[in-house]
Amino acid sequence: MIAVIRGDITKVHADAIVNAANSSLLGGGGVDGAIHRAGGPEILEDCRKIIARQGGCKTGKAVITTAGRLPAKYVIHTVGPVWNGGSTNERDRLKDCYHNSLALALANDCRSIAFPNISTGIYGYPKEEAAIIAVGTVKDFLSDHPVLEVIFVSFDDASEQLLRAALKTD
Ligand code: AR6
Repeated sequence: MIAVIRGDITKVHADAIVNAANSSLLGGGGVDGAIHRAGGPEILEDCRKIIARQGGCKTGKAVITTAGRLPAKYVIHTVGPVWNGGSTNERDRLKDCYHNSLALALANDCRSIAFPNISTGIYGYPKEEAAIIAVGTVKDFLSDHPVLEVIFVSFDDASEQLLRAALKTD
């Protein structure tokens, strides 16, 4: 099942919420800042353990931590591509973000996962193309794993409408 809602992802009661992180995993602005602020220091503690083990997270990959004080059980941190005009495999890396986050959720027995609009803020990915990729990748994954419930959480009206349109036409 796929749902589209408008709001703050830190308030969403899903088994996992996804963070649009950066490869340092040390936090930042946007949704990353909001998740660390609302979830508290336990999330960063877990991130530091991952950094010690594997040295951060590459673009398109995903890692999982506690959700600290958030209503979710886990935070899945994925690193979206920085938009460079489309010439540096941004499309494939954005697909990887969705696919790897979904696979990690499933591997951790999650039944519901909430996504923000990865890369469409500070990283500058065009919102319409990002919405089409998000919906297409999630639909493909759910056709093999229908047990998962996916919630797209948009912060702004434009992103919400683009996701709804992509869901209708895809
Ligand atoms: N809930 C849901 N969506 C949100 C929230 C929120 N609380 N806050 C922002 N958004 P961005 P990126 C939306 O910039 O483009 C960070 O510094 C926002 O409106 O958070 O992947 C990281 O550390 C936008 O639609 O992530 C990286 O350095 C979407 O979330 C870099 O930014 C993503 O915007 C990642 O940039």
